[in-house]
Amino acid sequence: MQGITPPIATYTKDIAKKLLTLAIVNQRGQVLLGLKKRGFGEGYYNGFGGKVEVGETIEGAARRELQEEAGIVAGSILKQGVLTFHFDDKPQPWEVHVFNILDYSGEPCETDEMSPQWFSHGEIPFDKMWKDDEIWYPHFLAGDLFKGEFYFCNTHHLDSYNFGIVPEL
Ligand code: 8OG
Repeated sequence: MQGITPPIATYTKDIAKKLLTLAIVNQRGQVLLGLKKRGFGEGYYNGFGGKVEVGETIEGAARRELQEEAGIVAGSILKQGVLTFHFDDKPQPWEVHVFNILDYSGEPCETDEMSPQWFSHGEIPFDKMWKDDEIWYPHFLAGDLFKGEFYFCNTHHLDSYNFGIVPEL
């Protein structure tokens, strides 16, 4: 028999993605993370970032968000990853561009959104972070370029994923 309509996918795929940034300062064997004080991911440790605004470049957004959320100004930065998150309870996939902040000026300070804290590479608090993080952080710390697709149900439960190192982004 032909022409059977496939079931409606649980996860949306074919609509415009929401673009976001994530900046992780990685220096002297430590990463700077912030405890998110409000909004999406509240109570999790994460890098600093948010939505790319209209008229902004992705890198420009990464720099702006780092300054707004951690109070520091990025110097040289390197894009290392693109992660796409599919949710069964959100209308759009989220495409997060992950940057390694190689140097910065200023002193990290607490802001309305984040409370910053340094963690050595061996003590990253994965039990208080998004579930995908333990998959890609080792590659981030090793300096790899990577791409991943992650499928979350009920926002926080990681159902499945595809992840790999890539030669270029
Ligand atoms: O503007 P807002 O703070 O809501 O942006 C969400 C931030 O969280 C943004 O920096 C992207 C980042 N982010 C996700 N999902 C995940 C994830 O699964 N892991 C990590 N580490 N960060 C994520 O949106």
